[in-house]
Amino acid sequence: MHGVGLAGQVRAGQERAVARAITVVERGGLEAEALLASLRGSDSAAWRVGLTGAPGVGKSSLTQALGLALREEGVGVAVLAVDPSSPFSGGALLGDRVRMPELLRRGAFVRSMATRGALGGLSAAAGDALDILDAAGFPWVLVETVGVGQDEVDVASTVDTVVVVTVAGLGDDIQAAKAGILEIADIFVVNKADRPGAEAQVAALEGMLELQPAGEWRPPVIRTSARTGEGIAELRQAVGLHRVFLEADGRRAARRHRQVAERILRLVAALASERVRRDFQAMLEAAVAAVTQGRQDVHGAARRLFASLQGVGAAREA
Ligand SMILES: Nc1nc2c(ncn2[C@@H]2O[C@H](COP(=O)(O)OP(=O)(O)OP(=O)(O)O)[C@@H](O)[C@H]2O)c(=O)[nH]1
Ligand SMILES: [Mg+2]
Repeated sequence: MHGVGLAGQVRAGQERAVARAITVVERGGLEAEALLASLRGSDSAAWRVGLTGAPGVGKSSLTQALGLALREEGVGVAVLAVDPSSPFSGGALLGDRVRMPELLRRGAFVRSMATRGALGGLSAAAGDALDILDAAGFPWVLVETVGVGQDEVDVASTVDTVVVVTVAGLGDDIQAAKAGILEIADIFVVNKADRPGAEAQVAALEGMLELQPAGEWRPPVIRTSARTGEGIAELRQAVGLHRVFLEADGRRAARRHRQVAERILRLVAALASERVRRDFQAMLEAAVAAVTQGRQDVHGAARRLFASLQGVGAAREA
């Protein structure tokens, strides 16, 4: 256990300590919990921008370009690349060095993570890593998440500004967007605009947005090319505008409030199922038997099991 010493070094912004701390939360367990406990209350100067989208659309290239634009302004930048597809963070770590070389040269902190082992899975670990980067005092944190699954939606929903990256001619992309990513987008990007079809993709996205109920914030659709640099300034500007929007009228505080509630609920759910697996296996087996033998459906079985857990809890407290 080096929780307290490490926490101090993280708060002092020492990058090696930050990297080590992220490794600790990737592993999860008591050491991670002790570290996070001693970092509590560091909240929260960082503005967190999430870039998400299907594999290969150019998230890393755009993250680097946006990061470089911010470095040009002289502000500190940390990048967290969250990769659910690669099971070993060791491999991902190696990838850091080649992933965003220019950004590294310009003094940004770049780190990737990939784990499912910790309580609450990848999105919980990513949330913890973001807390560490917050505590370390980075004013801007860019989070790249690969893919379009629930993990990505969960990770994306722990940031302040969600950028959904698409490319021309990827019909599947829009399908995937419908599966949940669309609702969480604050900014849409059509990347690889140096290739044909970008205009049609912009029009398709604009069309989809028109079908959405009009909200207070209308997500802009921005054409970019990480290759030529087209649209990067506009993306930087859009992120700034979204920040101004959220910072007004307590919207950011409300969003953070929802995010913290979500994180707590996910952890409670993880703790509850862990507990059932560990200590109430017989009850679980009985519930499974009830369903497979047709005496109960899964909903009824879950409610009954949950109710008896509450009974056990009450009996223990009494
Ligand atoms: N023509 C063109 N190619 C691009 C552009 N942006 C990225 N690429 C290329 O697209 C490929 C994938 O780019 P990445 O930035 O690695 O994409 P990604 O979305 O991070 O990929 P994963 O992390 O693997 O999902 C690379 O070969 C890039 O050079 C662009 O604007 N135009
Ligand atoms: Mg990438």
